Amino acid sequence: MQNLYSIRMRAARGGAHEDGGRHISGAERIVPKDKIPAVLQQLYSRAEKHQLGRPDFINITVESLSGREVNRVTSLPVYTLGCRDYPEGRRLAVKVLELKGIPPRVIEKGFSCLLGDSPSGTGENMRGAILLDINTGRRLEADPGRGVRASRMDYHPDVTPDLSEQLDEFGLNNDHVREALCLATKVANLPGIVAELCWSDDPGYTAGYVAAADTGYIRFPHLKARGNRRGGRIFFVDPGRAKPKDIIGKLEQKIYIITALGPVHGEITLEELKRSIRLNEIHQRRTVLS
Ligand code: WAQ
Ligand code: MG
Repeated sequence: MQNLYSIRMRAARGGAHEDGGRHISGAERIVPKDKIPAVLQQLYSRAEKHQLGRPDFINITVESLSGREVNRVTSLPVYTLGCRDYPEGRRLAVKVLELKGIPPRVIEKGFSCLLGDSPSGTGENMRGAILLDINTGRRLEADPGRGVRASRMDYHPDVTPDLSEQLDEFGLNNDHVREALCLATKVANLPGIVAELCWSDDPGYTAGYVAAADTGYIRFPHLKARGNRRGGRIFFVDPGRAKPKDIIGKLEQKIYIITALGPVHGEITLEELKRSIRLNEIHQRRTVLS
């Protein structure tokens, strides 16, 4: 692969993030040199026309990844669990997190972090994710206002047409799904990560997901009420499997490129999901044995 560059954008209103500005949007790409000007344009327009308002601070960073290790991965399989409204979506999300062995009181803590007054302590959305210890239910981020940002991941350009086609079939070919699947794939691949819970801060976008390595990317069409501006992410971690400091270092720095796609499924029920996970496990055990 030719020399790659990480391009990262973050936008805020009321000043820079570090000066207390309100986070509006963030996005990032990994591209070869000749794509940099076009991507700078795209990320700038993204920042300018966000639903959450016009930023007065935009930071775009371009960084060479020369000499750095690039990890190639397959995107998580995508499932949608049908639900009528967000209370039902949340009940289902709790069940999927329980399948991962996360204690109910820690799952409850995760939801209350996202739903409480403010996970950042400032009344605003966080720019990054909350890191929650599944054994103690404690938050592990050094800066709770900012949280931890997963960074340095993208799709290889060879797979994006196919991804769009697969997602289109289910009406899912939008920035939210494409970018969340990319982030969730990187996060789920890191040692020490047990699962992720997320929903968007965009008032018009009610869907969210739970993702984990052997479970996949499980979407719920409703995890919050329409019009609600609060969103966030929880990374549930097991410090018994990896040191939090190492998990954070990898979330921020380890480079992941999606070079193959997992399947995109239509709407299924929780029972069907459980069956499909069991089949995956049997298949994986067979693959390990053979
Ligand atoms: N690393 C960690 N946390 C992040 C990152 C990141 N790179 N980007 C965003 N967050 C946190 C932050 O607290 C945001 O407020 C919150 O997540 C939501 O971010 O399948 O659009 O970019 O239909 O608004 C999920 C459902 C969409 C997609 C998620 O998130 C689907 C979404 P947003
Ligand atoms: Mg958003």
